[in-house]
Amino acid sequence: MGSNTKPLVAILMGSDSDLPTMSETGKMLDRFGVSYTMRITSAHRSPGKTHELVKTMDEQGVQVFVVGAGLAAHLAGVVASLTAKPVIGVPMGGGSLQGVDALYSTVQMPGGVPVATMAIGRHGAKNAGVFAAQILALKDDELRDRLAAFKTELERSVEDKDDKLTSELKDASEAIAELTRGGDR
Ligand code: C2R
Repeated sequence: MGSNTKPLVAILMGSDSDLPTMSETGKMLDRFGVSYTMRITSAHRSPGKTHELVKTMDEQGVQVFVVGAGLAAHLAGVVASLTAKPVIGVPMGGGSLQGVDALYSTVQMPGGVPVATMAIGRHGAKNAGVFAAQILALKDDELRDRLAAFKTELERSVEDKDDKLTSELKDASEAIAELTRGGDR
């Protein structure tokens, strides 16, 4: 999705070890037909490249930055310091503190430099994709319709699960009743 079309979303991550999680953001954006690009850069390990990359992407028309990082996760905050576009942070799970370190590093931004922080790990990465699409949908009616259809799909999937459970419980209780009747005979 990233290469042919001008990317509206930039997915940045601190290391290739974040890729399995951050690819969930990409899958979600694919689903909504939103163009994106993905890059690895680190505020800690490659500060110059991070600065240049964010400035260039900003100038080239990226509208939303989604940033995943783990441990002492400063990348999203640094990206937010370099652009006036919205920055969505995804704290990676794992590490000695199971992602709580990354969560706090990402969410506890000082006033004036917000990072919209998602849940730790895969759920956060998925939600970052949805949230980025929601921001872009403010000016894109077709995208808003796709998001509305996604909501309906979510609702339907819960109903399907509930129907399945209800029918399994009904079958089980009928089987028990049948066995009990057998015992009475
Ligand atoms: P390695 O797997 O490369 O050792 O990286 C990465 O996001 C990754 O989750 C371990 C973790 O370090 C994180 N990292 C940051 C930053 N750069 C890399 N938090 C940063 O600039 O904030």
